[in-house]
Amino acid sequence: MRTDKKDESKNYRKGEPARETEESGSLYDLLQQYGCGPIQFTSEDGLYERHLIFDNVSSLKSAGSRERFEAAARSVRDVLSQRWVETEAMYERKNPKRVYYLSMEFLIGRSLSNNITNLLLNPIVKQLVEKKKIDPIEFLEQEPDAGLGNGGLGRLAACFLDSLATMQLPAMGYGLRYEYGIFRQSIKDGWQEEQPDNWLRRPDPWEVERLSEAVEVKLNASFELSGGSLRVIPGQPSSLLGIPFDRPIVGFGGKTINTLRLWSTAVPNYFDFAKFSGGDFVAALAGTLAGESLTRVLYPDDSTSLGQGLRFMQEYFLVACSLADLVRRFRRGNADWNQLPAKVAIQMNDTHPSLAVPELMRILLDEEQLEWEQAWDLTQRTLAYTNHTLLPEALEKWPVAWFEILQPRLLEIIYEINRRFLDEVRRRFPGDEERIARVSLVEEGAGRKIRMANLAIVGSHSTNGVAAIHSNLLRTITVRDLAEMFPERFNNKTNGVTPRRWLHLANPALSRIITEAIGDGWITDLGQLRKLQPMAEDRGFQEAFLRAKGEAKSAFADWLKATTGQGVDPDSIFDCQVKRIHEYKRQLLNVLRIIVLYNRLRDDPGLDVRPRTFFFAGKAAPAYRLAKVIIKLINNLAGTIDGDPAVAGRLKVVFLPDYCVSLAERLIPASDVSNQISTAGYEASGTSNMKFMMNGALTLGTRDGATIEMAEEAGEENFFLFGLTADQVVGGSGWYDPWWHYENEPETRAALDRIASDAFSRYEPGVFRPIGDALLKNGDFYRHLADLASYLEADRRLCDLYSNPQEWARKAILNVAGSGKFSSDRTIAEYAADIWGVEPCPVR
Ligand code: 26V
Repeated sequence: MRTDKKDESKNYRKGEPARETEESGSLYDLLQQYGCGPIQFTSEDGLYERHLIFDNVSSLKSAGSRERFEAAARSVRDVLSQRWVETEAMYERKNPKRVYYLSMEFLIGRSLSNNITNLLLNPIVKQLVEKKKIDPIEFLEQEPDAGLGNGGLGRLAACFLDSLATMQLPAMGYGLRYEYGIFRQSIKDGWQEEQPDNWLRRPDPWEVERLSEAVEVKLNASFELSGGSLRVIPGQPSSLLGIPFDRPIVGFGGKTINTLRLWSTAVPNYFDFAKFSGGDFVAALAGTLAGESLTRVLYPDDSTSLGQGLRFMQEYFLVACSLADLVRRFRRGNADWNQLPAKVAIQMNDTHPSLAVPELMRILLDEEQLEWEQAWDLTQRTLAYTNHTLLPEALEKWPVAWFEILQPRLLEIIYEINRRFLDEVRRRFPGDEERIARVSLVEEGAGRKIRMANLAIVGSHSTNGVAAIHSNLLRTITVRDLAEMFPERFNNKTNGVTPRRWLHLANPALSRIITEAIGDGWITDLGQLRKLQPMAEDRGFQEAFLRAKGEAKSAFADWLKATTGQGVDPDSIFDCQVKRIHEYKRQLLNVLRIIVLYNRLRDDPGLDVRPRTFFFAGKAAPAYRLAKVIIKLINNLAGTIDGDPAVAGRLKVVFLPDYCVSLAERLIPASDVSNQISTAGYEASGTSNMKFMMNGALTLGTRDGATIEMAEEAGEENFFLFGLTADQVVGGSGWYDPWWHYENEPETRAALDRIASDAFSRYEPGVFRPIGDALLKNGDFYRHLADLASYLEADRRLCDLYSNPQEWARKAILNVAGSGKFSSDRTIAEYAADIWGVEPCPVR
């Protein structure tokens, strides 16, 4: 029999049709018989080809770049799948305390190259790419950025996941699976235009839909779509389903593979047959469409709480799904509710998931029938809260009326929390009614609101800021009364970024010379970069550093040319400011600096200056008018300078559209100068500042956020700090008059006059009036003019240094050597020890 079968299969391979016979054997044999030809399933390239042919029904020759990307991603996923399953199985077996990171945003960017790197597959992939003559860039570019976040807060969450997995900590991220991430930005006539980011248009190879783990969220209202927008129907209870989509988070070395679980809405069995039978097909589906719209799109505002109802529902949906899921997981391994804080740590990323406070109480009280005192104690000990901003307009407050409509039970619980809390305040501060009004969870007045930050602080055991200065301002100014009541809850956790993505992967040239110099231990222990300190004096290493920087600059210039046709000179100083466009981040201060430099060159064409290229990138919230005018000004300035032969080859301004994680990965390694110039006291931490530092850029910055700690680490003499301090801005006398600077500083005045004269808006006179108004007439709230002169002074010192390449390299190397503290591994180690009490749970 065996021999016959072999013979038969030989025939099939020669092209004879397969016959269904009893001897066909295994499915594998059958596949062979049906003519899979030369594909060997066992080798790595077999894996790739197998996905091409079986998933995409495409041959190696005919496959387009998208198919190649999908096949490559699926092959990588094959490599990690068993490990992924094993990680979860290990957690189930060992039942360690687990961390759940709740965040409305995870700005993960691309995953393929990151997963290849973290799985240590680079050598294999390199061989394959050469053997198959694949252009890696072409198909890597096929992967859309997962842009599920606005900026710093979302990217921080993504860096944290990388560190948690790398450090083998039992952790999970919970977020929403927005079908549309942060909008795509294009520039037309200098203005920002927004396009929807339909990143899931093609199937995403990383996500795994887990229908069997769907959860039901009960609401006291229903939804319908009317005229294209979502309408809430109060008093008509309904349910939504949360469908989890899991994404693997590969720790460096591929040992631990944690999960990022993103929820998507679905409507349970909703189909209105009455309407359908009546012939109204659209109406029959209306409820489904409405319910499923909830997770359709990410809100693109990151600094104003616009109080939109859909956003409020998104936040509740995230909390309700995630808590139901983690409680279910807790119950699988634990019978005793008192064990909850010993087994579960929940971190709330800003107030966005702070409905977790009343929702956890609701579960413990109503579903598990615990007494109030016990439920409250467990809730507080399980939850912790991170604050990311001091801007008053960004602090969330939700109308009481919306709680009444969506989930009145949560409101009852919040009122009871507040009643007990205010009793305590009265006991401790008798007669201090003003204090009561300040700390109450409820803001009184027309349209009562719940103060979400107060709720998060009162309902948790830890509140942290994200840099030393920020944590101090939070404690002493923003929520001073609460910090006075619960001083032990307040702590600082200075942010960090993952060195895997932001140095090892993004900057291969620098990564290589570092590893050659000190070994590769730095990748998971960034403090080891200190070993570079003595090498800062070494001629050979300085030259290697400058070569690596030159390589990264050329790579960026080539990419820019190839993708946009725009040329930049890699021998010029690359000077960058990349971040959301916001008044407090002061892109306008940078613009004023450039106009002053431009004016100097025009006034004295013989001036000997280093050629410079100024890069800007960043998105403006679509409703933030002035931020959009700032983008327009940058673009018009770029155009004017490009058209002016007097400065050709010496000054160039480039606005790079559609800033995203992938663009940052290209630009940051190529930059010489990092601008971190927020008004002191306003940038909570910043994280791009750290990425630039790690990549050997020098910082021109104010004493704000984590930049202060960065300068401490590298030595102030290796930083270019300038401007007012936070004490001078926040605690100063309050007197400030921009007109004084206008009248007494000729360069400041000339720069402002040039904007006002429509020199940058000849065909649209007056478009920049709002900028003149903000900087002069309306008092220059963010004090641009106060800092311009000292900015220019620091800029001059920096440029002088650039003409001494060795000295420049020395300082840049000292910056890299001092950047070890800003690994997110250090940050996560601190969260794990001080807030969560979790320990590694290695997967064998
Ligand atoms: C606020 C809001 C307000 C309501 C509408 C939606 C929305 C979305 C996001 C935010 C928070 C934005 C806050 C944020 O990204 N903060 C940044 O967090 C970084 C990580 O801690 C920190 O480095 C930056 O300094 C800080 O601006």
